Amino acid sequence: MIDVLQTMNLRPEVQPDLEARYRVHGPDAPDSVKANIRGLVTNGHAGASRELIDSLPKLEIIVSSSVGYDHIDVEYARSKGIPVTNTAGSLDDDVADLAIALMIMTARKLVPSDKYVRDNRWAKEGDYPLQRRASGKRVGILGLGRIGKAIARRAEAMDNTIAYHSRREVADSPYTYYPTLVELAKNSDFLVVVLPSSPESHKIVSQEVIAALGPSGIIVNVARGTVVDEDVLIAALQAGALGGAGLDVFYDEPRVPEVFFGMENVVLMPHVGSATVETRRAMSQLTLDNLDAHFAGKKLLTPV
Ligand code: 8YV
Repeated sequence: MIDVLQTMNLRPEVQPDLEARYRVHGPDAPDSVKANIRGLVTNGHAGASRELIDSLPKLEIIVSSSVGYDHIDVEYARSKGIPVTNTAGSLDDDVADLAIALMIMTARKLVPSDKYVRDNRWAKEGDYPLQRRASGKRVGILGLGRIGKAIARRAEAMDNTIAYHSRREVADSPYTYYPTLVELAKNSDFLVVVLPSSPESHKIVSQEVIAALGPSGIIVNVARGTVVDEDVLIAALQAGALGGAGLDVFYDEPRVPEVFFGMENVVLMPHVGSATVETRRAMSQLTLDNLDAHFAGKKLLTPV
């Protein structure tokens, strides 16, 4: 049997299949076991550092149950001839659903509205103040990949106009392309961030971008916290220089700056973009399928 190291369990529907086909070890396996490991099963949180890769001298393949691979040292793995796979395509709809939910929840202040009822203030204090629409607006998408396109389709169905910024213009896209992010922000009511984390995208949503979005603008981030300058975001929200933010991800998650907790114009999610039983099961299955493909000498399904 082939030895694999696993940093996290796959879903219970899939984990038994992994264990039936491979000899599975946990991350604390002794060096004598690590010496024989040929496959690494990980996810977007645990990833695979250079150190971990170096501790597995016979490693042939890294499979990650995540679309993002920012916690995996892909360049280093490549330099050692170790391919990496992700779960591209299996979570687009869930993440897009959440992005739209965050747009609506933030613009309509649905979380404080819910609290208003629960606190029994409606009967005592009267109707809740009017809020802003999430349809018929200008939605700017930062990163028009598969998830970005799924968000665009949903936002279009709500009569929003769609524009985007990415490193290159996307061929055949019906949406308006802005070559700079600041221009996109200037021309958007919502800026939806769905760009992978990389050294180039680090804090790309900067002071200038947030200022361009302006006091009625809303940022939705379903990508990675590192893509947004969080200190600038907080300062802008506090100063009323930005309308609101719907955040599924944070710079140093799961640590979330406490200053957010008292803000009514933010919606805070514990990184749940892909967190449904259906999607996590599909992600687990695709992860195992990639591992199987490698050891069967077949083409990888979703190499990065
Ligand atoms: C999860 C994600 O955090 O796929 C990603 O890149 O951010 C999420 O789906 C995760 O890695 C699930 O294991």
